[in-house]
Order: sequence, then C-alpha cells, then structure tokens
Amino acid sequence: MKSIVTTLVSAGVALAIAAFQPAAATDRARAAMKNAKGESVGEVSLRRTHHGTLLHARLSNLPAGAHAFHVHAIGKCTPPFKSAGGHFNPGGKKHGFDSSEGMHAGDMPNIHVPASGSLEIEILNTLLELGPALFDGDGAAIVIHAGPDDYRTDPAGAAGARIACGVIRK
Ligand SMILES: [Cu+2]
Ligand SMILES: [Zn+2]
Repeated sequence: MKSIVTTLVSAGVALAIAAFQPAAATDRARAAMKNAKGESVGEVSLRRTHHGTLLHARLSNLPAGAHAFHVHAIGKCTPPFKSAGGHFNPGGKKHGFDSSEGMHAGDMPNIHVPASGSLEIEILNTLLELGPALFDGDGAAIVIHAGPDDYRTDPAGAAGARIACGVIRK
C-alpha cells in the first residue's frame, strides 16, 4: 500500500511540473535536412541550455563553400523552400549581426562546407528559445542557402537561393 501511495504522489508531482511548462515548450528538437531533390543532407539537433539553444548540425552531401544557415519562421519545406518564409523574428528586428537595428533570432553565422561536402558543427544561438514563439501554429524550419549571409542586408543577408530545409520537430 505504501508503495502505491508513493507512486501516486510522485505521479502528482510529475503532472504538476508538466503543467507548469507552457505546452509549446520543449528541451529538445530536431530537423531532418533535405535538399531540393528530396535527398537527405543530414540533421540538426537543438537543445535548450541556460543561455539559449545549442544547435548541433551533422551535414553531408552539400556543395563546398560558405552558406548562410538560418532559422526561418514557417515549418514548411517545399522546394524551392520559399515556403519556409522569412527569418524567425519574434522581436521585430532587422536582419544581421552588422545592423544597429538587428538582429533576427534566426540569424546565425555562416557555415563553411569543405570539399568533402560534410560538416559537423555546434552553434549556440542565445536569442533562440525552444518555446511558444518558435512552435507557433505554422512551426519553424532550418534553412541553408547557396551563398553566404553578408550579415547586414535586410531582410535575408543576400544569401541567394535556398538549397536545403528541415522542419524543426519536437
Ligand atoms: Cu535563410
Ligand atoms: Zn535575418
């Protein structure tokens, strides 16, 4: 009997903790990245930290060179990925690290893919939270562009075509 009571009490505590978190928040998420041909180009995992979201990208099958790497506002990846909308921007800012009126929460440093086409990288985004603004009705996505972000041109850093996209899923 005692063990049943203990179990019920712990279940009650767990439910109370769960109820305290907004329904749309999560500690972990991931995005399966695909190119415009529908081929996999790897995966990005996202994890909540005390200072923002840590993104861990394991990418492959990408063209060598510098590419913009952003969080976009809509979780829909239909080639050519315009479906993902603009940059995730709950703060209503302008684009870019180099803008005095910036930056978007979805703005992140360029990635540099070597000749092998594969790259593993971790990026801490201190403005990104795995919360209700990201997991709103239309979701969010990670997008990789053909060219680099110039870190200043509003609204998207003049990064060119969108070559890969992945919906961020809890
Ligand atoms: Cu982008
Ligand atoms: Zn931006």
